Amino acid sequence: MNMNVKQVDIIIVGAGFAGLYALYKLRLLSQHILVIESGANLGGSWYWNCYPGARCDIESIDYSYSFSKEIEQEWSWTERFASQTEILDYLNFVAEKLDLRKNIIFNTKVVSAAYNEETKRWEVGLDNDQFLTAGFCVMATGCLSSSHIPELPGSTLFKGDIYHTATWPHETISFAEKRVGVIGTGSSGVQIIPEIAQDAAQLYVFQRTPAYTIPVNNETLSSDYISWVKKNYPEIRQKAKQHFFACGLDNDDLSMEDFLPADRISELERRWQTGGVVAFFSAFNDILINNETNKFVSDFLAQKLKEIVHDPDIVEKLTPRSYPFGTKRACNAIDYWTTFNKKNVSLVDIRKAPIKAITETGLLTADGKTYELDTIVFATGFDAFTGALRQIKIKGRNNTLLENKWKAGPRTYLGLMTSEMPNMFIITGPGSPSVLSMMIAAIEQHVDLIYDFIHYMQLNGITTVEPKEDAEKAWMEHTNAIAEGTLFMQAESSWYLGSNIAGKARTFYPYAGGMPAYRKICDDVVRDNFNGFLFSKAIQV
Ligand code: NA7
Repeated sequence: MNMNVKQVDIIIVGAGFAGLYALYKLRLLSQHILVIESGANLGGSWYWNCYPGARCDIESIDYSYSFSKEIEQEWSWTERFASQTEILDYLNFVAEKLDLRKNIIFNTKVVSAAYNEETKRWEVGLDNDQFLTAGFCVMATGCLSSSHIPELPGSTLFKGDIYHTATWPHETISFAEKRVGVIGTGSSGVQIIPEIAQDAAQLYVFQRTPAYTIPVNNETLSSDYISWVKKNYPEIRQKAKQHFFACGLDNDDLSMEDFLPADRISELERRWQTGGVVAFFSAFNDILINNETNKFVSDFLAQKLKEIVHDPDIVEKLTPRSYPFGTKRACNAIDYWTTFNKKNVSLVDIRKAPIKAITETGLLTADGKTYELDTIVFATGFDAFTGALRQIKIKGRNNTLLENKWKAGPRTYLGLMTSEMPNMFIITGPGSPSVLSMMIAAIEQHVDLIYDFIHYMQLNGITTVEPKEDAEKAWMEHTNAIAEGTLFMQAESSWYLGSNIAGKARTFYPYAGGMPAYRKICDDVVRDNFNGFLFSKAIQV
């Protein structure tokens, strides 16, 4: 290692929602902090996913930081569900207000992180061949940040343009008069497809698995409503703390059985009119654990689909049959189903005839059909939860490579740390609620925990912390047992299960017990003198 190695107390990888809040909060403990960000600007997933139609599937009032009363009062959301551009504006506003940029290095990737047993520090390698060392390494690398492009023969042959929704160019792309193929119908596909359909000469949607979609019924927020929100933020946040998904919705907590049979449809209808996946999900508290309730909900959606889409053949193709509602992420939609009534839109079932190859001029499917295209858009998702960590060569104590340790599936304690990797924190790591809660609440809770750890260590002259192996083992058993009690395991394939990525361990990655239960477990751990964690002081020589 060269002599000009920069030394900091804390290195944070990533400048999205997690990295920015971690920087703000941990700067209260040390001024020697650096954030390393691969993008040219801050925002993380919200920086990269700038495709047309990109929008949050959680309401903006919820999907925002709660740690600063000033930010809550000074920022005003304009739409019920914020667009990607508004979220990025918000993050820039926060960064400006808190003077965060001065600690961030942009356009730089962390490529390795190795724990040095002697110095008790992480040696972090960057893609510009420089090294840093840090006492603590905080991975704010995101759960949905490593994009996935399926390997298809011929991908270099295509003469037209190829894009992925998660690495979209920061410029306007015109689809006017173009023949466009979109591969993938998850949340990103569901958002971009109606946008492209507005302009394209012809749009082919290559669908392997149909999504369950709920209309968002997005609206502009009135100034009266915003004033009400600003006066009531404490109550809104409090309500969110008690909600399974950490959203400030009424928490009726009723199962389908609690409703009279005649009222069940009207409850779903009411939620359908309200719009948004979370509100719809909250109709019955047993949607994800009771097959009968789940079937009732998916039948309701199938009926809606029939009422909206004209062609029965397309209705059939768009009806999800291979997994229960919600066990793959249900999607917020704006004009998605109606898009398939347009003359310039064709739905291609690639479950029946998979894409065989990319050619110079388009796509070839297994039934021998060719689709002539000017543009191909991959909306094929992410190597979720572990993908971004996998891109960094992480080596802990005893030369343990994280990748090897997690080969059969990630092992963490609380989704926050993993044994043999002292002083490495993972914000919203596998085994924490992360994507099964409102992400900003999950981030804030983890960052506050990390603050508690480092503060406690500073006060007590402690050098390192890592989970005890038995605590880690017990946590994995607990998270698996909770997942087994849900319908999530019935999905034939989903990124919650890692099964969208070839060779990735199939296990349930997030914690499915809900944010209130998880928060209580973490609070108990801290109150119990960080039960399950091993602290050590450096040996003085
Ligand atoms: P998703 O939800 O993982 O969706 C990816 C889509 O791409 C999905 O329809 C996949 O079909 C499809 N896909 C993936 N690989 C292939 C191949 N090889 N061939 C054909 N089709 C393929 O990613 P999104 O970006 O839409 O959303 C991810 C989350 O980001 C979202 O839930 C929000 O929380 C934000 P499959 O279902 O695997 O058959």
